[in-house]
Amino acid sequence: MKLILAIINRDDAGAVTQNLTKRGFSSTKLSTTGGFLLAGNVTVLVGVDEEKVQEVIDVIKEHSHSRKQMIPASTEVNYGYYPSMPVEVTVGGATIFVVDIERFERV
Ligand code: 2BA
Repeated sequence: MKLILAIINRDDAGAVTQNLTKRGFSSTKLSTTGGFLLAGNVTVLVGVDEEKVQEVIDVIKEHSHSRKQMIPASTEVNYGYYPSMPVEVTVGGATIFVVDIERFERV
């Protein structure tokens, strides 16, 4: 069994989890915050058998869109360095980690 952790934009989270549910996958949404932009995002957890991992990633890919976001000038981007003007970065689609699960039980 694998655990998929997908960090996605808040605006895409509903579409991602609804479409996972439609395909029969259970998921859990956690409210999270990116360490760089300090903006809210959503981490979706999905536990699946190994052969279903690609299907889940395809659903996440289909419903997560990349966006341009501005880094405010007040953001420290390097040790003690603040940009003098806002800087644009491209965020997402999704950042996905797939990890092995040693044991899974519902009790
Ligand atoms: P944040 O950490 O807020 O990063 C938002 C976006 O800022 C990133 O988009 C990237 O375009 C840029 N960025 C992040 N760190 C940077 C740096 N040190 N220098 C320059 N630009 C930087 P994404 O790469 O799409 O990441 C979106 C969110 O996914 C991140 O939000 C973070 O919450 C998560 N994430 C990305 N990579 C991760 C990793 N290796 N481990 C844990 N979380 C990660």
